[in-house]
Amino acid sequence: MRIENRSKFLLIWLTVLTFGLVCINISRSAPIDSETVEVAYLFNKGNGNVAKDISGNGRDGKITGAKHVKGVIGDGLEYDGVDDNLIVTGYNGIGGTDPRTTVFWFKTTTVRDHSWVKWGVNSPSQKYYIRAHVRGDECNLRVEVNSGNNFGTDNVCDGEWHHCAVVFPDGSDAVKDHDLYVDGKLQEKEGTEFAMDTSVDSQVVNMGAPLANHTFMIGSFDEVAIFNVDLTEDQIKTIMDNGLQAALGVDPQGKLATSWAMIKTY
Ligand SMILES: [Ca+2]
Ligand SMILES: [Ca+2]
Repeated sequence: MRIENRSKFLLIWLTVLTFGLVCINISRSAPIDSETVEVAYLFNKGNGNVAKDISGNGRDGKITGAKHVKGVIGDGLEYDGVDDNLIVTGYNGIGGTDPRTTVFWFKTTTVRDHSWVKWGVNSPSQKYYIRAHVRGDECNLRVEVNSGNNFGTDNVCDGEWHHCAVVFPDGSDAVKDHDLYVDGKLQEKEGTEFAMDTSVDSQVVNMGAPLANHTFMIGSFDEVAIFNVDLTEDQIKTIMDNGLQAALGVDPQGKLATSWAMIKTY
């Protein structure tokens, strides 16, 4: 009788403990408002030349050349650095001085000014270009407008996956107001200050193709998203640690189990 009671007691405790752990995980799994995401690609289900947008905004991307390979979570894209690109058809990005955040994972062994994400026209203040800043045999995360720029110090071209986040905070008006994060670490700001006034009139968002005198992205790319808000350091770390799908609470299959299966595999 005593043994039976102990067993029941243990079972109740295990149930409570398990429920508690599940609740903690759920509360951590969707800390970002999915309404703030403009476009997000996981690249997990290779579907020809279409990048499926999970934002709910229907902004599927057109992949030119880039191949589906193993990414940081599931599949990612591999760019050849010659002419591979992804065009976010019909979407011109975020304009003026509106807040924004762009996140992605990247891996390469090539040091060059990888063109990651760009929009806006190539005129002072009006372009918006996230690319690498080459520093000797290393390269850093960089954002620039025509006439100004802002770049960090951590090397992202060392053959390892790196999580990059470019945040333009609400109420800001110049390029050095951006906060740059590499692997969740806020970067020191270098570069030349210049006013922001991003154009959304004519240039569709590109991921891979260069602007003017620069070079195509070469390497692996995964989990890219653009938000219309300035995500916090904690939110960026949540995306980095849990993936976009879990961070946004997006569940295309309608099964919670899908989120648990999408754990980082590197
Ligand atoms: Ca992926
Ligand atoms: Ca190609």
